Amino acid sequence: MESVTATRKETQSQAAADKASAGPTTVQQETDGFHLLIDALKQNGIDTIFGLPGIPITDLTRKAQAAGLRVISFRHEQNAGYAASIAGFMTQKPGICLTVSAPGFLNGLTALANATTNCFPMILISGSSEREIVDLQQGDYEEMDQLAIAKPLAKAAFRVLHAEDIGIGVARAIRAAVSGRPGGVYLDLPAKLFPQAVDAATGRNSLIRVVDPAPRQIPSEQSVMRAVELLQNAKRPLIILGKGAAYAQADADIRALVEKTGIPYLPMAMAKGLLPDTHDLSAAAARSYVLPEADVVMLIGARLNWLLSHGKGKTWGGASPKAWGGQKFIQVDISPTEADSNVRIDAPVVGDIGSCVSAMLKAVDSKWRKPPEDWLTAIAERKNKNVAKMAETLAKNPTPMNFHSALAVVRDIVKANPDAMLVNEGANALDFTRSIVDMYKPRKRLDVGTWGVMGIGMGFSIAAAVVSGQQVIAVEGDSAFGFSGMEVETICRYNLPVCIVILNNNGVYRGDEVNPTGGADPSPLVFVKDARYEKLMEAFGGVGVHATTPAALRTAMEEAVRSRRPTLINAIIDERAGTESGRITSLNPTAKKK
Ligand SMILES: Cc1ncc(C[n+]2csc(CCOP(=O)(O)OP(=O)(O)O)c2C)c(N)n1
Ligand SMILES: [Mg+2]
Repeated sequence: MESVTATRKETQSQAAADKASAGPTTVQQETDGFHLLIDALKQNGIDTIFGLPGIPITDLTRKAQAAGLRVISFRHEQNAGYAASIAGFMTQKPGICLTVSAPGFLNGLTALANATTNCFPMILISGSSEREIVDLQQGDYEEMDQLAIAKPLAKAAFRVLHAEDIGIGVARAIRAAVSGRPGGVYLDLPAKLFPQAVDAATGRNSLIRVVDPAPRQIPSEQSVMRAVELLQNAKRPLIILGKGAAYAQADADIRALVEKTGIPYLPMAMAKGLLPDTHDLSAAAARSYVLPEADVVMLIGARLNWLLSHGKGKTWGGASPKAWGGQKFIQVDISPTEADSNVRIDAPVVGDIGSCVSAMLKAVDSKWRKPPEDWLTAIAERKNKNVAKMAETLAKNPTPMNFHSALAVVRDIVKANPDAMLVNEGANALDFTRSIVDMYKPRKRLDVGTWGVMGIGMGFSIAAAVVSGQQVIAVEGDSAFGFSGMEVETICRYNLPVCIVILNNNGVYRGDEVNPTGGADPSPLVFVKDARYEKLMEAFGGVGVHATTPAALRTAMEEAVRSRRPTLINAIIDERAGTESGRITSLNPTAKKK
């Protein structure tokens, strides 16, 4: 406290001196913590805050709006946090989530941890209670040592105690969020910081416009040559594009690298559309063939985590779950410690994806030989067979609808509206959408990411609409939707062009489970039958549709896209249609004894 008082006195006497020297007509100009924070954000190109007001940040939300920032106010901080994180992914600028202390902070923390796991740049700014009382545990209003709690879940965490340090605090948070491998950063701002008065000129001088917040990291020439040579000598090369590749915004070079080398590629879920899913070189429809068969695999911004079966085991042609296949790996990643995390990486290329891909593109010269024809033909054969099989399934028109007949409609609508943003969560609702709905442009598909987390739906949808201005189509499992459903009010309040399609099968995975005891309680996996989710949207003035046929779903989606009105379509799916955990049933522990 003392130092704050001392600083304030100094500032005041300095201001008084300034005033005296400037003559009697000058009015003393002061600023405060509120305005310094707002100015610091604005100076760094941040134009939107996702948050939820309350003590001690209520006035901050008002003042931010008055100062021209867009303030999107949510019904629950977790959704604001997810919104901020995906805004970061879309823009390469840290998304800002603003919350109150303790419970509001904790509500935002899940999103911060998820952002760090997914390498989304985000800053969670939370107001906090009085330090002296928190540290002596004397029971302040919403008392909690938030900085300590955020630290292990964030890429970095900072606290600012003096208004003069706000500029530094914001600059450090921005650099930490976007440089190197991006992630979630926590910024702790105690209540007393906001009203602290500072001489306006001193305050202005304390702000930092961060220069080159995410500096390029150029890969070594040797690492690039090593990788290109390995690729050139491969008999069955494969490229895997991850969401890091999508984040990099190096779309033209990535496409050129794939096309120039002629190497088949697999997009991870959020890399779909980096090249159109209909591209000749997409091996997505032959995934289970190419992974074990490939001899050299180049990962671009994709990690060998569980989503790629850790690069080993059956998926990769290994004899047992821990056994490696015969592949050699090239890994293009910004983090040097990513290599060798799961299997041996024969050629790590460390740098930012844009610089790495452009260096590789230069190294692939006119003497480049395309992959052997037999590899390409073998993939094409599998692909064509699987595509034909899928077309047959999609053409069926069962009553009630199943995931396929509903998603055949979504697929058409997305094809006709390739600029639309697609948000997707659920289990079956996620897996089927990912494989059925083609994407045509980069960073249009936003989903559950590395953790497979439920609850991102409405937060991602709101951010996608706010940031891009495009139509948003959210394909949601009925369980998944429940995690953030109340934000339908937010969607209506800001009149956002969001069309939610709930693939409603009455439950988690499916809706036909029963209580084995025969008791009155329902199974833990099912919901109220025939729930009318569309009425939730109507409650706030949006459009609600109950769709039991593909034709009804199509009409409703077309109308939603045409009108850009908030719309919720309750698409009724056969409650027996799903499978346990969608495609990851094998991760469920099962009892040895039945
Ligand atoms: C935060 C969180 N809680 C729980 C889960 C476990 N989980 C995975 S998918 C899912 C819901 C699946 O049901 P639904 O969204 O209706 O999709 P469906 O398979 O029925 O299409 C749940 C609860 C999770 N992934 N994340
Ligand atoms: Mg369901």
